[in-house]
Amino acid sequence: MTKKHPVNEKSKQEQLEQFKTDDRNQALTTNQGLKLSEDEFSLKAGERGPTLMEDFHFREKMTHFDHERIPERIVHARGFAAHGEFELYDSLSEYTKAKFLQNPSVKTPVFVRFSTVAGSKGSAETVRDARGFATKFYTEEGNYDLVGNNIPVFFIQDAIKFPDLIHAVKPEPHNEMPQAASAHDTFWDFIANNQESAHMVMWSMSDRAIPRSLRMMEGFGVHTFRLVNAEGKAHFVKFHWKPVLGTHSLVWDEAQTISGKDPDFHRRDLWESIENGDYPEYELGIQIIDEEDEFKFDFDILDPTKLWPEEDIPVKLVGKMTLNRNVDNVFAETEQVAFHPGHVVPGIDFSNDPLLQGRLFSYTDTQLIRLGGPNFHELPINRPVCPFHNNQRDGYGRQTINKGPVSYHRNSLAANTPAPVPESEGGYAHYQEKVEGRKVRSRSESFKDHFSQATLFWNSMSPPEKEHIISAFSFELGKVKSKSVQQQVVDMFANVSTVLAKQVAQAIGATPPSGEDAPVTKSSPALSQEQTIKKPNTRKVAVIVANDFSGDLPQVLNSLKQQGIQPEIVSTTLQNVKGTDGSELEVQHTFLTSDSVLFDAVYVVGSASADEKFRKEALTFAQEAFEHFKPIGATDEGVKWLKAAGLDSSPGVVTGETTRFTDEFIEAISAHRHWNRHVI
Ligand code: HDE
Repeated sequence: MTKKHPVNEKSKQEQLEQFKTDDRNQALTTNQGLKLSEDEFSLKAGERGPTLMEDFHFREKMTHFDHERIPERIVHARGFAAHGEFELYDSLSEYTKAKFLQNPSVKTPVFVRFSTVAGSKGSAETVRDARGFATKFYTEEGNYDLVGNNIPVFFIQDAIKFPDLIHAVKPEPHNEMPQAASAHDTFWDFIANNQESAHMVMWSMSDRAIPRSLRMMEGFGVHTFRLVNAEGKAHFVKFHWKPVLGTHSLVWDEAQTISGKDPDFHRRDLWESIENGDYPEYELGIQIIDEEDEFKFDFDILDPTKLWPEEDIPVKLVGKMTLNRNVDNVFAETEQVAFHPGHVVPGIDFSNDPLLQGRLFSYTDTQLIRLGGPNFHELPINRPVCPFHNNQRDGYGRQTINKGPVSYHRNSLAANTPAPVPESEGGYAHYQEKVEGRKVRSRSESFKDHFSQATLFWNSMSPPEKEHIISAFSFELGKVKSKSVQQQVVDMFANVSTVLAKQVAQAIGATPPSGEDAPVTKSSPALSQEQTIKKPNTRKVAVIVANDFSGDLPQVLNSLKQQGIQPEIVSTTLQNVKGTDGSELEVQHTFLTSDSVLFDAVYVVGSASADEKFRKEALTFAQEAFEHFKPIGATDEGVKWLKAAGLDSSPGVVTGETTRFTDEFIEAISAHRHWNRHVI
């Protein structure tokens, strides 16, 4: 007998509702439900006497508190998440039988957790690092997890090296420094001695590793997976997330300042955008390679240090994910969510990428220690929206109350249920790939080219992007103490580009390589952020205003808002500022609580009656924005101030003297940064 697998009528949101509690207006009780008459004084033998062991309330409260923390994730500890939904554009039945990829009218609930990799749970968010981009799709066939990063390749080719990589990048064990940073000896020693990392290092030294926002970065499944259709035909696939707002980055100096000014910069941005109704959106893209074409490329498609150039294998956009709901409780949801690349549904399968194969082991294993036992799938955030039944029992924190005496297969007492379901009825069957080989510990010859794609990446960068990469290497290696490691890295990256290696060598006092780069034969424009989508909406502008501002200002602010731009008023105090025509503006930030680096653009208005201190503060904002290549606008008194400081008439600086001020300022904001500005 085969049992149906009915879809739970409850949506993920409804399912989560059952577990939510609102403690407001409730009586205070113990965890056993006993109402309490007092909660501020422990039970003592006399007012000045010792506390009594019989104080069960004190003991329960303190014991719970003592156990409030769980081990942080060994990697990706610092993360932030949101709920949303995924909608498909057209059926993908040609490639896969996965139910959530068949019908465009189906909305699949998702939960997405973004993270940095190296830092501890409380570390700053704008550090130079890859970002995790993990998506849990709650499908009617079970949970599917796409556990990716914002960089399409990885440092190593085999999972067995992951502990070494992570030990090398984490703070050094003798002094636990530096936190959340790769700029130290052990990381670069690992890189120089594991040259398969060259390609990913190029990405981590690029602007990709300092995203402006979690809403403005790409996501990649990294590995090659398989899609399998209802006829059993398989295709190789790579997954992409493309942000609708485009891919944008910070500049390094700015990123470092933000780490101090607002270590929560990325989560705050995500949280506020969702609260404002500016829902982050990402399109899902797939690249497909026919199984017959597996060996047609100059790289091995199983090698996770290689990408599939988009110009050769186009990315087909197949759906859109919208993040539209913040979590109610970060611990219960974001911290307890358990992702696993092995959480798949029928129609999605693995390849033999040796990195992926190892991940298939690691993720369950790590949850056992982190979430305290094998029942983490019962936590509300991890529960599938469809029912689940099997003969697994007991263990720490078991919540399900399984009825009846039978907990084994095969049985007759429960008519041999729960029973497996044939593939035709939705039972998962692994793709029957033919494999044969000797048991070996070795790397395939086809995995041994470590530099061609690293060079492809370099050759695809725009001049400012190349400059940023050179500065990033110079910064990171400049922090390395070992001369030998510095030299090894310079020698290694001479294989990518001698132009790069020579400039880095110059910056860090190492011996430059000899020779010249070969002429460029190939580049991949899709790798550069220069061509990305540029939009003004959701950009934050610091509007620096003093009392007696001109009456036109509210009009300008309205025009900005109509484009989805978010002007926020910065002034000396939080008192409302008044215009010459009697209008008033609410002030959101003071010079003390805010900083230029926390905005996408600065708009200096000032006023004729503003004092010298105000003028200086305004110019500090403008000067910093200028050095970070950000758009700057000025009207009224602000124009005079910028002129006097020599900050006018540069690319991306728009002053009220032009009749089209508002339009031009919006254009400048859309451009994100103005690299052609001369900054010393
Ligand atoms: Fe992970 N990785 N990883 N990883 N990974 C974890 O699982 C691991 C790799 C990624 O928001 C851990 O639950 C191994 C590649 C993300 O909860 C752990 C290898 C990619 C997250 C683990 C890799 C990732 C993790 C730690 C080499 C991009 C955060 C906590 C074979 C495709 C998920 C946890 C979240 C988390 C192991 C390499 C992405 C230890 C062994 C490549 C986004 O299981």
